[in-house]
Amino acid sequence: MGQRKTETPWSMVVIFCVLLLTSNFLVSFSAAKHLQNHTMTRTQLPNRFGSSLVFPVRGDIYPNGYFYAIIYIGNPPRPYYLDIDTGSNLTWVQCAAASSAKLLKAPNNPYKPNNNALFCKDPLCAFIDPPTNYPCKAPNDQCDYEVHYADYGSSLGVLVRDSFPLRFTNGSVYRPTLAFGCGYDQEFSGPFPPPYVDGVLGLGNSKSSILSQLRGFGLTRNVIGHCFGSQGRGFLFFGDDLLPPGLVWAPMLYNSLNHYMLGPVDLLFGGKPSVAKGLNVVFDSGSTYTYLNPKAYQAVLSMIKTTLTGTPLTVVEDGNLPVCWKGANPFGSIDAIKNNFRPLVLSFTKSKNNVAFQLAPEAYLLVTSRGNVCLGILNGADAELGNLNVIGDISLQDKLVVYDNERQMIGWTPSNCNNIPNS
Ligand SMILES: *[C@@H]1O[C@H](CO)[C@@H](O)[C@H](O)[C@H]1NC(C)=O
Ligand SMILES: *[C@@H]1O[C@H](CO)[C@@H](O)[C@H](O)[C@H]1NC(C)=O
Ligand SMILES: CC(=O)N[C@H]1CO[C@H](CO)[C@@H](O)[C@@H]1O
Repeated sequence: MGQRKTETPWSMVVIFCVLLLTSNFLVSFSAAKHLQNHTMTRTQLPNRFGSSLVFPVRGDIYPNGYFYAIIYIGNPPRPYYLDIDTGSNLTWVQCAAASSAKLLKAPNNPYKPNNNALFCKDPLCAFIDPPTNYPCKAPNDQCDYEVHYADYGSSLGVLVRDSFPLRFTNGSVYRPTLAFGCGYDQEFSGPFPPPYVDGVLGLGNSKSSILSQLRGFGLTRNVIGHCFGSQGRGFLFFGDDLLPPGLVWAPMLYNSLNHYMLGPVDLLFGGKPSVAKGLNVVFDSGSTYTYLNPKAYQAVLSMIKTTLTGTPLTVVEDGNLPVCWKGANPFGSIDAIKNNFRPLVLSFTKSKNNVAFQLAPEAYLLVTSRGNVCLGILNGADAELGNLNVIGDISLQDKLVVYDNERQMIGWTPSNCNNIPNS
């Protein structure tokens, strides 16, 4: 398998659909009707949200290039492996909606809809962005969506509702009915094979997201935590009662595309300042690699090259990534070579207490099947990202990263991702 260049809709996410009713009151009211097998009434909604949800995570940077969560949907529940994407909003699964459905190869059977499509007059349909230009022609039209990712993948389909069996960390089990996309036309034209998953778990902060729907029911707070272990395992949680001590926090920046953006940061390499200063960075778990704007990229590359003079490493064409080095003998793992590289640090210049995001060499390098070591930081210009700086999976590994949409803060702490924190 190859790697995705990136999977995020800062390029044109075009999602069509629309609606009439946009009041929050109507939304939560209508949402409450869909909470089945659950007798909580509005007056019983807790002020303090009780509990969290934890999902197992699998994946790697190389050779697969993605991390996925295993989520169950329907009755009887069936598993779906969903690509964890904090860079997009919509959760969708491949869907056997028609015999003509265009599905990609996937690990599990496609979802089978059962006349459970949302009408376009459904308030939730209005939150599938952008809520303009595509008026609901007839109130009983279905709620269509179309999403395009930066890695040349796309999904087209219809929003449906079904139950999600969920066991909370306090032991309670609920089957809330949530809206998600039933994707019956997936295309992928990137240079690498598409991720081998059943769909995408869109964790951007939108009212249409699965997490916002759970929040609307009063079941969890709008807080996401992910931990991607470099050993191929990890976990994802929703809610705020599993936050370990020691998290370092930085405020989210407002940005028009509503990505999880932080900054400004200065890049330090081996403790030395670089010309890359005042950058804003997007945390995007849907991107395999980290991307820097051309100027910052060139600065980092030349500082790495300088530290490699006098080492046995020489530049080599590897075919996997643009910048690779070989040693006298092939490297078996990153441990064999990481001491030749220096840590990279994102230093938050406006923070009062020296907040920093550390990238050890293993957070920006990988060893390929040919035994070469390659740079997992890419030039954003080559991916048509313009000046955007994207922190992708390679640099998010072996950290617990928390996106607190309630407080608009992002936090992180080193972790091997083997142990789910206790409440
Ligand atoms: C457990 O957590 C759920 C979800 O947050 C909450 O609705 C429920 O009241 C909690 N149960 C107990 C016994 O606290
Ligand atoms: C996510 O949804 C929000 C709110 O609906 C919207 O402003 C934003 O553009 C969306 N972000 C992405 C990456 O699609
Ligand atoms: C009380 C109630 O709503 N029970 C429902 C729980 O969910 C099952 C399966 O979705 C329904 O068959 C029950 O009627």
